[in-house]
Parts: sequence; C-alpha cells; structure tokens
Amino acid sequence: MKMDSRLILALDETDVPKALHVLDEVCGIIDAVKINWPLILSAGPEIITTLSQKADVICDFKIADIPNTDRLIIEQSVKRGASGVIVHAFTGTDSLKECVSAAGGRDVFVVTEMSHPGGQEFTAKHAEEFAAMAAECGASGLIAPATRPERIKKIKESAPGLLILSPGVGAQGGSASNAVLNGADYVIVGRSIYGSSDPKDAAQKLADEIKALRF
Ligand code: O7M
Repeated sequence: MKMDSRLILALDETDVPKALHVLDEVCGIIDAVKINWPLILSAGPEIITTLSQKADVICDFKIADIPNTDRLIIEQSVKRGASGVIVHAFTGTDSLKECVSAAGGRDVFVVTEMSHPGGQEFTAKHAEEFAAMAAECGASGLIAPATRPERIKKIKESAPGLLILSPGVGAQGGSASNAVLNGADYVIVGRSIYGSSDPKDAAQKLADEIKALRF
C-alpha cells in the first residue's frame, strides 16, 4: 500500500452506484479503500474486483475463526483482488499465523483495541498483547483507536515495527491530527467522507490536515 496521503476510505456506503461515485471522486487522494460487510452484502463479492481496478482494496472481514476457515476466507479475498485483509487477534497465534501465510505477502492488519466505547470493555485489556502477538506472527500492521489517541502510542510501543491504521476519525469523535501525532501511520475515515455532500473536498481537507503535520 502506498503511503502518500495516509488516508484510507472506509466505504461502508450500501447504495452501490453512490459508493462507486464516491470512490471515483476520491481515488486520487486516498492511499487505499477499506470495504466491510455492508457494501459486500449490498453489491456482492464482485465489488472487491471492481474496486481493486481503481485503488488498493483492504477487505475488512474482521476474520476470527479456526485457521482452516481463516485461510479459505483470505484465499477468496485475495483471488478477487484484495491487497490486504483485516483479522481479529483473540483467536490466537495459530489462527493469526495461518492468516499471514494465506495472505501470501499481502498485508494482514490485526485489530487491537476497538474505537467504540465497548472497545474498552474487553479489547483494551488485551490490546498490547494482541499487538505483540501480531508482530510475532508476521502481520503488517495493527488497527488502533483514533478515539483514544493516547492508546495508539501505547499499542505502537508493543509492536514498534508495525504500521498503525486508525479508525474513529470524524463521526466517532476522533481527530486525524491527534491520531497521527500519537503514532498512526494511516487514518481510516468513513462517514465523514462518503456521507459528505462533497466527498472529494472532505477527503482533500483530511489529506491536507495530515500533510500539514509532516514531519
Ligand atoms: O468513519 P466511520 O466511523 O464512518 O467508519 C469507521 C470504519 O472503521 C468502519 O468501517 C468501522 O467498521 C471501522 N472500524 C472502527 O470504526 N473501529 C474499530 O475499532 C475498527 C474498525 C476497523 O476498521 O477495523 C478494522
């Protein structure tokens, strides 16, 4: 994945023509597009291939299963054009190692502490362990919460070599600047871009905000 604007679009728009329009508007600005079940269930899995012709696609299936099932999901995602996948960590080392192996060099990003309030109930208690395990298993990066930027710093300390992708900017109350200043390499932004009346302008403003911090 390129590292230019450091902005990843979370395209959770379920109106498929609108989703395609949003991506066309912002694909010159973003570094990648992340897709999740809302768009896949609306558009069908072919959307992975369609979008991969316009941008790097990260399949956010938050995979969390036994190693064999994890492998089957990742193989199907890669076959359709995913350049990265997102997986949960709580399934343990064997599952995570299998995910990295199945991805065959594509990026595997591992969820640590989730950005919503409920993320503090369980995931926060194990986030540093998840991060260290992800590093040990050969993952490319971690998902850490822009809603609690001080936690990004802590999580990064547990796995210094891994990229940090940080969701929770905008609609969930987090700020792109605070996330990046606390160690995020990329921010993941959904509704503040695809829900905007001018997605291109919204994305450009975020990209400019991040660029102004450098470095
Ligand atoms: O900017 P939003 O709030 O509209 O969208 C945020 C996206 O990031 C959305 O696709 C969520 O599913 C995802 N996300 C979180 O919001 N919080 C998390 O802790 C983790 C993710 C995520 O991307 O996990 C990989």
